[in-house]
Amino acid sequence: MPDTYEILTPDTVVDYVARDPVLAAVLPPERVGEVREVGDGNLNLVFILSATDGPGLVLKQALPYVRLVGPDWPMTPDRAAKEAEALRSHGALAPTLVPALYGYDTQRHILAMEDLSDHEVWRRALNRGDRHEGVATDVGVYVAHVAFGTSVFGMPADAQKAALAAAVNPELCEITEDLVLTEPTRPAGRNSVLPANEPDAQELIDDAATVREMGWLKWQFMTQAEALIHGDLHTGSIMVRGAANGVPRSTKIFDSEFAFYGPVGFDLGLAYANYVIAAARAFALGEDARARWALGLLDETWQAFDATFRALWPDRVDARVFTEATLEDFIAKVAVDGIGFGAAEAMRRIVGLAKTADIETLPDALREGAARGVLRASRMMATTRHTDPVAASIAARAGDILLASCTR
Ligand code: SR1
Ligand code: MG
Repeated sequence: MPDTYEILTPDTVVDYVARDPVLAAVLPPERVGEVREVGDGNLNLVFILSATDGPGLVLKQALPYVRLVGPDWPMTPDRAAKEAEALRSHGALAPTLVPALYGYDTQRHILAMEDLSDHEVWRRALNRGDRHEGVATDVGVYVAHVAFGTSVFGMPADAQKAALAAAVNPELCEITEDLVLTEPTRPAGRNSVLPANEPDAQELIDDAATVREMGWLKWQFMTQAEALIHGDLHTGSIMVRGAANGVPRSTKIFDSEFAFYGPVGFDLGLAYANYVIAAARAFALGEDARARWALGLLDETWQAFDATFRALWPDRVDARVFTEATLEDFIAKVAVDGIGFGAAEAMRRIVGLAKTADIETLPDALREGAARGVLRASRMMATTRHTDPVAASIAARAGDILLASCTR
């Protein structure tokens, strides 16, 4: 990794685009309107260059450290190359659901992508109380295409092995192994909760059955190279646009820098967890109907995954032993895994370093019950998924737990 490289600023991005013939063709410098740095994630710089007419351009640059913490936490900027590869691979499999990639600058770790200014981050829309219909279906469709198309089911064995080797992403996986799959139940100094939730966090640590499940999930994450998964598919990694004025609704899944060959259930689980968290917020605010709607997204995503994966199955590359029984076994495995990884993601978003605006922006008096509900629901998810791996059923039980915890 080079020690230094040019870091873009709002003052230098237009010149950067002008110097690159491919990018200058997408957005000629004379058409650049406003330039804004909008990165609100935990890792990167993101610039939106709007155009004086029509769509603009997005530049995303990986910093050599974790933005959330600063230079004290160095992080390979080569993660941007993993994201570029995932965007190419996933974009080929689900073109309407992934932003277009215009180019990748290997020296400066900059991705140039489609301007999605007419979309917004789904988490923000959820937090405002908006209900975008169909997005959860799109998530399931995307996960299924990626699960099939990048796996040994959808690729020749030699090409799949080459893709797997190229996607090894140890630094970003280590973040997940620590923050998602270790620290919630075996705390590090980075954890924090409201004083009122300290007993809830301790109950989690003392819950041997949940700790056992976390050990198994971490092992699965580290060893089960099923497909080139997104790796960070929470509601902040999804952009949405509602239908209006003849423009159709749209979903775009982005921010795939955590992509690697891992278990398919991880992507479903991250979506599930963030639906549960959205429901916790809604219950805390007394919006029970909206909370139930958010919980319904688990089944919506699962059904879309299930139907899409089954529809792709006839195209598998090797039907000699990958039979209908293999299909049933694989889908059954993903169902159980998804709920388990959802449990891990939900609990880490309450006690761990990287929390969610859904819960954090609630007043403390409401946040306490919402956080308690998510922790209790996630323990239920982790420990009952083997006997009840049905997304709709888990969602209903999570709803009862959240409602009871949020009711003061
Ligand atoms: C230090 S990075 C923290 C989190 O932000 C990313 O979006 C991932 O979710 C990661 O776990
Ligand atoms: Mg991200």
